[in-house]
Amino acid sequence: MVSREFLEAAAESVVKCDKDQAVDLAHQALDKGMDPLEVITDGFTVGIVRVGEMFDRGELFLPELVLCSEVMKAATDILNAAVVKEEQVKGAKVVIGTVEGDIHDIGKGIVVTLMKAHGFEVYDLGRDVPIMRFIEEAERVGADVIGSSALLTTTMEGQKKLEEALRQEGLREKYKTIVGGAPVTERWRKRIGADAYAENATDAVTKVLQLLEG
Ligand code: B12
Repeated sequence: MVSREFLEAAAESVVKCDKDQAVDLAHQALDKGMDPLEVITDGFTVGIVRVGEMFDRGELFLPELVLCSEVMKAATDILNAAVVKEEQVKGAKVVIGTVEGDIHDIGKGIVVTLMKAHGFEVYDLGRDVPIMRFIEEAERVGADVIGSSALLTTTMEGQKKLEEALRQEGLREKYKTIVGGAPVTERWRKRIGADAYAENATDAVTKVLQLLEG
């Protein structure tokens, strides 16, 4: 268990846009043998969510949001790289990306890290990914699962388009689909006909394993 003080310091380093402190805390966490995922989830992520709320309330503006997200990314890059890889899971090939028009990729990056840590073979298409790219890549690598991330209410529409495109191409039954991102819900999943929704990276791994079993 990581101490509350440490997690709070991690969160505050993002809120204060203090890159040196965030990077220092990420290194300290690793040096002291803390669980990198706990530090990301209960520390730095809490900070970036606070930043989002401040942006929402008009207490800070886009340039600050950009800077704070860079601080968040610098810290999570260090911690993501240290997440331990487990045994290869048979046949778990996942194509994942953030949908077109959307450049948010911090959360998707954490999902990718944890999936890789569980031995999944992950093909990360990055961000602002055209819908057909997901399908082309899934076909190319023989994927089992296609995962899409959307952080804007407007770009969630891309997840719906992906379902429609898979149906149009006659490929819907060939792949399992999983959706995620802050505004995405179980209700949205049902509405668009995706196979699974996951709230966070740990849940994403669990849901993919369930999809592969089912
Ligand atoms: C950081 C950030 C940015 C950064 C992104 C940097 C980057 N490289 O990602 C920057 C500054 C670039 C940015 C830009 C913008 N942003 Co912004 N941003 C955020 C912020 C503060 C945090 C997002 C984040 O990283 N969260 C932390 C991660 C860990 O959480 P997460 O992304 O939700 O991911 C977790 C789960 O959702 C899930 N998950 C995520 N992806 C997937 C995928 C799969 C397959 C699965 C299973 C699970 C899963 O697992 C993750 C790990 O637990 C949010 C606020 C918020 N609370 O979400 C606003 C927010 C998303 N942004 C917002 C806005 C409006 C914008 C801009 C339009 C601002 C502008 N005026 O230009 C632009 C959009 C640019 C674009 N076209 O995409 C709004 C969206 C409002 C809405 N209703 O649509 C928010 C909600 C802020 C707000 N409250 O107003 N943003």
